[in-house]
Amino acid sequence: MTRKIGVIGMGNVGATAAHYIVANGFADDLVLIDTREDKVKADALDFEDAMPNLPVHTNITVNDYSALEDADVIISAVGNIKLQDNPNDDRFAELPFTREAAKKVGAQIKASGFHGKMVVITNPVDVITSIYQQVTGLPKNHVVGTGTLLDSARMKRAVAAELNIDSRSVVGYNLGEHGNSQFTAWSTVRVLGKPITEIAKERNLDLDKLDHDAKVGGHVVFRGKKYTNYGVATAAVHLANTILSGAETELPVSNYREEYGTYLSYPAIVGRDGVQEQLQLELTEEELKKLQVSADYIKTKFAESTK
Ligand code: 2OP
Repeated sequence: MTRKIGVIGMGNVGATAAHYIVANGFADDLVLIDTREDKVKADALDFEDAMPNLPVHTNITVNDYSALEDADVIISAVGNIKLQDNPNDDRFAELPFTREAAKKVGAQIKASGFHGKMVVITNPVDVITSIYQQVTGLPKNHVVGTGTLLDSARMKRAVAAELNIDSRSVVGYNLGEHGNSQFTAWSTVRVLGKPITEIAKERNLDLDKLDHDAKVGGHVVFRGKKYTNYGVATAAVHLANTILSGAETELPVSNYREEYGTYLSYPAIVGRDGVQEQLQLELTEEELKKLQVSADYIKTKFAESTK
């Protein structure tokens, strides 16, 4: 069975994700789409120039939506660099541009007959994931956003740095909007099986400082004018591989939660059928309040944008 992935939006993030896919042979067929014809053709040629020095080969197609009909996964990395540079790293600053782009791209995806799963990076990712789902008509559980999969990774990096351990030894979740209203649900965070709240007491850790250190990642991407983002590209490809391989994995992804009436990041079991099961965490009262605030923020900002 061949593995086919589409990457739409070949800016810094999309090109990083595509390179990661080609270099690791994660797809047999890769469809690259961007409005800038010269750019995406150059990317494809560059990837093909890399292949003689890679142990794997990938068939690359450029700017052909019909080639997406039998794709397994489409990654949306459409974005607008200029709008990312805003005073408080507000992901919603891109919405006027990305809302219209998602409607156009979503309509072309629908017209292609695509019936696979979508992984959305495009910000504000919770709202854009919702727009893609509405425009394509794909089942809600077949359209997911990277959401706080990236923020949870940043939390793990900050905790690991504080405790001088490998970041993969940290489990736990950031929840809610992939943006300024997200938060670390410290009640879910464990290090080598021990609740971080116990470790914090024993070692007098400042969890608020750790929360701040975690968020630095996003600021570096925005403030540092990097505008390429290995963190989110890796998260998106990890999601695509989880779907392609069917390795049913518990991940904090942006998925539609009925009880909040919006897409937001909350752990779910992701596998070949997209979001296969939605989990229920035992959150503290304070965490539940923060999650409601974040859900309300997403819905309010979305409603404002449609006025
Ligand atoms: C990030 O948090 C840009 O939303 C992306 O890095």
